[in-house]
Amino acid sequence: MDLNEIKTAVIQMDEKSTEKLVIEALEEKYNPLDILNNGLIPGMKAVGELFTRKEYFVPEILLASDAFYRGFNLLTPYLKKASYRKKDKVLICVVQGDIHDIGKNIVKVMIESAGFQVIDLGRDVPIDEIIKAVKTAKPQILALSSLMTTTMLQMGEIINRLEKENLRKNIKIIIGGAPLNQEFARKIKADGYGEDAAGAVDLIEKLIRE
Ligand code: B12
Repeated sequence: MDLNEIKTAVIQMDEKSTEKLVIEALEEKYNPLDILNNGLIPGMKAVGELFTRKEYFVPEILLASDAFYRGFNLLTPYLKKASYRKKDKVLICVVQGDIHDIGKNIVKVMIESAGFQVIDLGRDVPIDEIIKAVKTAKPQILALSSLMTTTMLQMGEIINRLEKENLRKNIKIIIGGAPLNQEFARKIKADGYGEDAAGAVDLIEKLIRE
């Protein structure tokens, strides 16, 4: 089989085919990470482009993301098994006002599969809740996600709050999501920007070594 078939099934919002094809790919001994990176994620990316071109609307996006998750859930046990050694703690969430969590969930699984402990606060998370979790869980890394130009601005506020409460020195902050970039990370004094889930893991490994 060709992993493009999985991409097409996601684009066609076909949950059953996505599930069947992912099972087939696993049986054919495709690497689970390749199935994610070369099948499911390109499918969701293409759906994003169709949405931007106004060929797809919210209902189509939701059906496509159901298909995506049907495949993704089959892969997560394999991804997590990859290399399990408990390392440092990462707190991850999508900032307040933003319910886009598909990317965050992929990043979470990749970080977990790299052996880190992950605390996931979910999506649409208020600043106070993030600060409280940093105080109680004391993570080494805070990973923030935002998919909207309106909600990304909160990331700077979160960093300011951490500074004010004297919590900034003990934590590295990484950010990600489609509208962000390195320049924005520098501007808000985050420690790094990751373009995708693999980039997130590389970034964390690098920051922890520093
Ligand atoms: C899926 C989707 C939805 C779904 C969300 C379902 C869900 N549970 O997530 C639904 C239909 C609910 C939705 C709703 C809305 N959406 Co919407 N949505 C999208 C869409 C099409 C795809 C996003 C996605 O999942 N991409 C696939 C994943 C795999 O990619 P990703 O999220 O970028 O994540 C990767 C990287 O960015 C990175 N990453 C992500 N997070 C992090 C974090 C860290 C720390 C690191 C290192 C890396 C990292 O790694 C990930 C994996 O590789 C985008 C269009 C687009 N082109 O992005 C619009 C988009 C984000 N939505 C948009 C809007 C406006 C909305 C709505 C407000 C209303 C509307 N008019 O439809 C609502 C409400 C949103 C709200 N309050 O949050 C706009 C945002 C515009 C802006 N202001 O910036 C976009 C850009 C569409 C557009 N062109 O207008 N949406």
